[in-house]
Formats: sequence, C-alpha cells, structure tokens
Amino acid sequence: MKLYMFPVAPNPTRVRLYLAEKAAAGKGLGIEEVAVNLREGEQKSPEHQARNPFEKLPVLELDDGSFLTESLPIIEYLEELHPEPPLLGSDPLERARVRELERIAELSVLYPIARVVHSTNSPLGLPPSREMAAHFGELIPKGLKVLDDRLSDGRPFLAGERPSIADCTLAAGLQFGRFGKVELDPRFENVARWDAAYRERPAALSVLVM
Ligand SMILES: N[C@@H](CCC(=O)N[C@@H](CS)C(=O)NCC(=O)O)C(=O)O
Repeated sequence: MKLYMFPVAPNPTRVRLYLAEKAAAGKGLGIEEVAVNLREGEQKSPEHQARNPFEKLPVLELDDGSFLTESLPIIEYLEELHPEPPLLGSDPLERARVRELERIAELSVLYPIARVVHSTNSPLGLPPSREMAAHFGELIPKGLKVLDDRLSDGRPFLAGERPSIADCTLAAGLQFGRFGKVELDPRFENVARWDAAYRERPAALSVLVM
C-alpha cells in the first residue's frame, strides 16, 4: 500500500501520525509515503485526479491498485486490519468516545484553523477573506474549550490513558495553525500541556516538522 500525502497539510498529517503511532509501538504497517506537492498544484495533475477526482490528500493506494480517499475511512480500514495497539478504542463506549473527540478535534479545531489559514495566507493561493477569517477565528476557541475541559482531569491523552486518533487529528490541526501563524490561545492551559507532551512523542517527532 502507498499513502499519498504532503507534509504539514493537516489531513494527510493525521493519517501519518496514526501510522507513526503504530510504528512507535513496534507495529509498523510498512506503508510507503509518496508526496504530492500541493504547493505546486500536483493534486490537479491527471495522475492524481485518477487517484482522487476531488484533487485532495490523503489517498491510500491499495495493493490491487484501487484508491481509498478520506482520512477517517483510511484510518478505520487500517485499524480493522491492524487493531494493535488500539488507536480507536477497544470497547464500544471507548470507541464512541474516541470518535466523538476526533470529530470535535476535526470539525471544531482543525477545520476552522485550516479555514483561517486559507483565508489569511493560503499556501494553496486561495484568495484572502477577512470575513471568513473572522467567522472561523471565532469558532476555534469554542472547540478548544471543549477539549480543554476534557483534559482538565490531568489525563495524558484526549481519550484518557492511551493515545488515539483524536490526538492525531488535534496535533495535525495545531501544527497547521503554527504553520499559518494561528497560535494556540494560552488560556487553554490543558490543551497547551497536552500539546507540549504530545509533540515530544516519538510518533510526533517523526512526522511533525513545526
Ligand atoms: N475530507 C477530506 C479532506 C481532504 C483535504 O481537504 N485535503 C487537503 C489537504 S489538508 C487537500 O488535499 N487540499 C488540496 C486542495 O484543496 O487543492 C479528508 O478528511 O481526507
């Protein structure tokens, strides 16, 4: 299998962090990573359109030559093939909690951060929009507050004692914020503590570049 990705882009990064967590636990999946340079528009090439007509990353190429798009289905597929160590919970409630936190991390933190970055200084060259930056900028603290409250009991990871895909998504979103100068609001002390600790993990050190 091959994972088409681009460093720092948050959606491929969350899948790469997932893979790196498995590898750091001695359960590497041996998936080759192939860069598609988004800054040079390689996602719009006929070659990549054949992988994903939406011209997005990540894409997983399966051994039969077919393609799987969308970060979460990619992760869920790999997790079903390689359930150890569990990064999506190991019982129904834990799985639901992990998915809940992951959805919050994506939809209420990663996504609004990405919209602010793309409406202020888009690495893809999207047009600036003050209105969009203001709108999405107001959403970020709401998402961070919910995650900060969850972390307020001192747990090391979003879902408790073990890393999960929720951590991968939050770390990918915050890295893209640092890239685009959307700094983490220091009011969210628990998220800041989590962020500092997560970035020291071998998985994060092998994937995050800022
Ligand atoms: N819903 C998709 C979103 C994928 C996505 O937006 N990827 C971005 C990188 S983070 C991309 O490839 N953008 C290229 C473009 O819009 O031209 C997923 O979860 O994988």
